[in-house]
Amino acid sequence: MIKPKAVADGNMGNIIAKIIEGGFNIKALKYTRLTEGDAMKFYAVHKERPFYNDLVKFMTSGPIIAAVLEKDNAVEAYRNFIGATNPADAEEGTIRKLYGTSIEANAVHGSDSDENAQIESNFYFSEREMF
Ligand code: 3AN
Repeated sequence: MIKPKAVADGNMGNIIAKIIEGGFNIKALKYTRLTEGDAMKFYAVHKERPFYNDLVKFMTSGPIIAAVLEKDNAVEAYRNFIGATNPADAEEGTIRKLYGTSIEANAVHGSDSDENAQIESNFYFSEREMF
């Protein structure tokens, strides 16, 4: 996902271009938004964390881009590519370093396992929207 702040800042084109340059194949792509219920469900693993309510509020504050990406070892490759959760700690040249503005508004989300990537893909896309 490209998060609301990065979309609002006009960085979605730059981020998608970088993802393609990074060798990720785009299997599905959508400009959409999360309802409060969607965001609560999506981030349910964090519901006990102090930042959960703010995160839900932030993620519903504007449109997002959802995408399914393909690459060998995609989950790990993409997580390395986007950088650390906190943009301040992310390596130079990573998406979060370039376009993230805070630990919450860190430009993009990435799935943390193949299993969650499958769940999150199905959350946004029907079978005929994935190529
Ligand atoms: P990642 O997205 O790098 O896997 P997670 O799963 O620990 O990081 O966190 C999920 C999302 O919650 C992050 N993308 C970030 O926006 C937000 N988040 C994580 N830690 C904090 C924090 N300490 N304060 C505010 N938001 C946070």
